[in-house]
Amino acid sequence: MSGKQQAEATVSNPVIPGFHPDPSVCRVGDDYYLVCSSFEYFPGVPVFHSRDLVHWTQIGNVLDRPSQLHLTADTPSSAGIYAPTLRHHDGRFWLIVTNVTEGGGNILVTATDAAGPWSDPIRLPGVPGIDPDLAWDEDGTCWCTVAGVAQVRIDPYTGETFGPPHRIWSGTPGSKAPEAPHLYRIGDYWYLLIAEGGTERCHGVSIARGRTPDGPFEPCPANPVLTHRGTDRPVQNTGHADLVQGPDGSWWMVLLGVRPGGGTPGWHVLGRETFLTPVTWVDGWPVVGEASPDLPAPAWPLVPGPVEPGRDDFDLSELRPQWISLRDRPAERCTTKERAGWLTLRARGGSLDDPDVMFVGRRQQHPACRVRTLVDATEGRGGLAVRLDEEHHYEIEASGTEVRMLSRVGPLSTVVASRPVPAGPVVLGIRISPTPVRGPRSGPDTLALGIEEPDGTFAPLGTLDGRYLSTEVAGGFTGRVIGLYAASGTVHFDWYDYEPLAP
Ligand code: 6LW
Repeated sequence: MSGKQQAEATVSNPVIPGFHPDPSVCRVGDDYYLVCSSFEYFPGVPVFHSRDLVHWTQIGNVLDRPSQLHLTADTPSSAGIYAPTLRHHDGRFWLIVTNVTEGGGNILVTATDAAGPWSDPIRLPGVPGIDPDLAWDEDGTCWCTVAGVAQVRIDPYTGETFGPPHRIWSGTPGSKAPEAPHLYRIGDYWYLLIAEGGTERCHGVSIARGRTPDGPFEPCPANPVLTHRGTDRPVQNTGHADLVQGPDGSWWMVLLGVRPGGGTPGWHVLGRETFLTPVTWVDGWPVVGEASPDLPAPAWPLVPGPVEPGRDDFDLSELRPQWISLRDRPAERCTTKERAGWLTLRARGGSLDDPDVMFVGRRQQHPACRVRTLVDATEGRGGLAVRLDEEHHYEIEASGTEVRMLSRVGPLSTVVASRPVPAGPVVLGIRISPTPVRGPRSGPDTLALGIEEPDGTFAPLGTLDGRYLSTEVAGGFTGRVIGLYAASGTVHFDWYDYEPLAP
């Protein structure tokens, strides 16, 4: 590659597409590890591995046992697990995270391998608040910093805190929600990186520095060091960042951002995604590049990791780590062991309106995609759904010799259409296509839900505007999850196939 081509080369951003917010990253030698929030889904806290900061492969989930994460129907959507921090210290990984649900609070788990197993949680009753961070100073003292921004010294082995948390910074005067703190020793300073402005369009990243880990901190005169507020950039809501060094010693930031589609005000449908952007240092302050969809390629060789197949034939005894279910996953209700090569779901709760519905899905990661499944609903009723929360979902479901398309938008539930099908397994499908923007009221995308005819053609029962399954309509912190569910009886799925399409 010539020097000019090298300079122009780009890689695609988000580096982890789909609902993967609040990224926290750490480097261990040549390897990088990254974690995200998971809210009401189980298992919680997806863990990714990379060798180049650009290609990420999910290697597990941190909270994958009920002894680590116990969510119930009392955990509302967009509650549960918020904003982990991942660090490597003293030969092991440390992860601190908040369960915002009643009785939860901040917990800390450790592992020698980021793929797991992770320990049972150490509770931190003396650490109130969300977005906990961990940093160790030269003496081995562990500093825990939370949104607000407040700080307390802790013993990470026991969860003991030393004194009450005290305020160390409030961010930029007048700016709301100083949160997502991360504290680093870089050169001669301790840097305190935060998000502020709220996680919506005003989101931004600011930084302060001090000589000691507990301050006093001097704010960067150029704050916010990153924000896309008030711009027409394609990536918006940029914030909640973490810093990391590339293999060549250059500095990078992982952060969350969204890709709004449609007209006004713009609807984002994939949730908050993980982006990467370069950082340089000038006069001891970070200068952060734009979180662009075309990221200038890093200077080091790219090392693509294994790519997770879009198709799952349910031939393994356990579901791959990408599969997330709602709140829990009882083995007797969700198993690939009952009928070889099939996923069997046994209903609990009557529909996707119910917080305890048996639903298991994967994140929608591409603006255009096609999802299909072969379902056997001779002993029950269930199918394929696109879910944002209990009040926002579209589904195509089979029961016996009937297929129905359903929608729930806020308080309104509709049977959009139904049609008879021959007895036996049927292929259900969903096609999602971005909408060309024709005016201010254009939606972000359309969702066609239907069945596949025996000759392979897709026969939609209906097509709906995707804005109703966007964060701007539904609210909350998550994004679309597309998956399989049982609404009554027992429903079997032979395969699930997710294919990205050209937009
Ligand atoms: C998280 C906060 C935030 O705790 O959103 O964008 C909250 N930032 O830091 C939930 O993801």
